[in-house]
Amino acid sequence: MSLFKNVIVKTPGESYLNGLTTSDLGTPVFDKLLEQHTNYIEALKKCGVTVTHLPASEEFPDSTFVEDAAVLTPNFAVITNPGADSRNGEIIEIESALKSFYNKFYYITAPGTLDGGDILQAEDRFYIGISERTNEQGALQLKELLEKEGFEATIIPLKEFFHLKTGIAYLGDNRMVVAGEFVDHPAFERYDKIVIGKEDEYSANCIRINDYVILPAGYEATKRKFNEAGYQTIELDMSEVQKHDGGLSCLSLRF
Ligand code: CIR
Repeated sequence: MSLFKNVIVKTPGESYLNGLTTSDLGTPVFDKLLEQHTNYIEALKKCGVTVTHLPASEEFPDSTFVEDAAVLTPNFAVITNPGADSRNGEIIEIESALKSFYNKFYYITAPGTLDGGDILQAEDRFYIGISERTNEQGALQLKELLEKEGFEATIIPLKEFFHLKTGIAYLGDNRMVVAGEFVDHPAFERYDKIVIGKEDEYSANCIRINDYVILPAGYEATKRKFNEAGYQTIELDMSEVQKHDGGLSCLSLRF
């Protein structure tokens, strides 16, 4: 797994409380959310990355979920076309933040839509989920440009998960964390799998950053599996993020 040097994060605004959600976990508590976001940033710093920290934007309630606005590789950035109307304008600020790091950009364009949460990279291979947010045209646009750039790309229509990365993470070392519909999915047969049980499904959205795997707090079985596989772990309370369908990966762009 290549080392990450940089991350981009964005403070949630108070409008977060009016953001999109499908969960029935209740209304987020804003102060607690801010504290969880601060702890997230501290954990990233512990992993040795430089953090670019964008201020809150009240006009975009879901904009703390920066992962959805771009897909990044070492040599180029892809600005997405987020599938939710209320989120589409988030790409403007993310593109401008990425201009400090990249000079080669691609764009997903209408009628294609694509959310970064549907994209998983494992070495030189990408998996692209088709979801409520990412449509077939968006997936095909990304596949074509990735192949042109020398990557492999596989499209995975989702059955149940919200985003592809809601149920899967790549840890490096040919090791994939899988839950739900991905446990027996033929596309992931080539990997050593860490299988997450139904009751622990939320912990499948974890992130490997350099020497650590960050996972949500409260999933002892998952933590044990990661430690037994040789990874150092950091646990973070994610309750207020989960209430709006977000997870650890959604809160940062890592590159
Ligand atoms: C949304 O519905 O767009 C946000 N409330 C959650 C986005 C989560 N992002 C992600 O999984 N990459």
